[in-house]
Amino acid sequence: MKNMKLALATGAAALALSSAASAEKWDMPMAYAATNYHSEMGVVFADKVKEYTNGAIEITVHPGGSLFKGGEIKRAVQTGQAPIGERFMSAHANEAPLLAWDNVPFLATTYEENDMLWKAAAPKVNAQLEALNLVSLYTCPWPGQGFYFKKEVGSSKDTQGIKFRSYNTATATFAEELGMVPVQVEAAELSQALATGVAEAFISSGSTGYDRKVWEHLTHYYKVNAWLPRNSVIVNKGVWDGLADDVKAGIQKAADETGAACAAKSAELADWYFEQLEANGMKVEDAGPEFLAELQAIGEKMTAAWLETAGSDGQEILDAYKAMK
Ligand code: PCA
Repeated sequence: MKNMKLALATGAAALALSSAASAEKWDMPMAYAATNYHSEMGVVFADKVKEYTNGAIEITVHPGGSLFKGGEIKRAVQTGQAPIGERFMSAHANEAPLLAWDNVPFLATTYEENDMLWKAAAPKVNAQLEALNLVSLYTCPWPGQGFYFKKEVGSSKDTQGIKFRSYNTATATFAEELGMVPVQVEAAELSQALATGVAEAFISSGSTGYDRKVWEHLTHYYKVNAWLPRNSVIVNKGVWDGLADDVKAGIQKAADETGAACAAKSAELADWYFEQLEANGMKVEDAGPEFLAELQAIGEKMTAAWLETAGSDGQEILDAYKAMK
């Protein structure tokens, strides 16, 4: 009887072990609002992964910086604290300049061009990520970037001394060139930064302005379409290398489908976000000619500066992109 009990207990334990082994659970930190399309697509991705890996991998999405804050996600995935996560990689361009491939001003200003630019950049950017112990599964663009202010702005005469929320080095440079004072703030903390006066202007898409209800603090949005930056869904390289080939293939299929769907969603929503800003009282306009000319001149300087730091790899990305156009 005793032996029988033992045998049963061992059997139950073995069963528990095998079902645990058959479904590997992954927590996936994401940085943006749960209702943002990037986060919603993260959930779509998780569902597809479960389906295409026959339940081998179960991903739980944690949006809004709830598991790791945006600024911590890359390191968490690099070190394996989280097996997978989503990050705005250009925020790490100070560590690896190639990661700013999607912040070169006025280079790729439509979804079609942005897609070509990513195809041109992907081999080098992915190699860079591997060197950081990361594997990129899919990327998804934000709509074009423009400027939020709490007053009318016609040129850099109007921007002097403004406290400007930046999200990476490129945006901080833009701010400084316009006489503004940059402060880096994650999107999740943007409303608070505006409410407390830490920032009084920023660059972003209509998407983030909508998510953060910035009409409560700001009045003007100037469309510039300076670039369409991307979020990347990244996985720890050691975790990835340890997966069976069929599991990898299932995840990659889920990633390819989700990346395409997410880009389409971004394009579909771009104007809708502007309508929402307007419906909430903001003025949404194209940047005026004087301001735009200044931004373009700054953009040229920034492109040259990026090429200096990104070296021949950066130049090869630009050449490959131009050859595609
Ligand atoms: N929203 C993100 C990044 C780019 C965008 O459109 C943000 O402002 O943080």
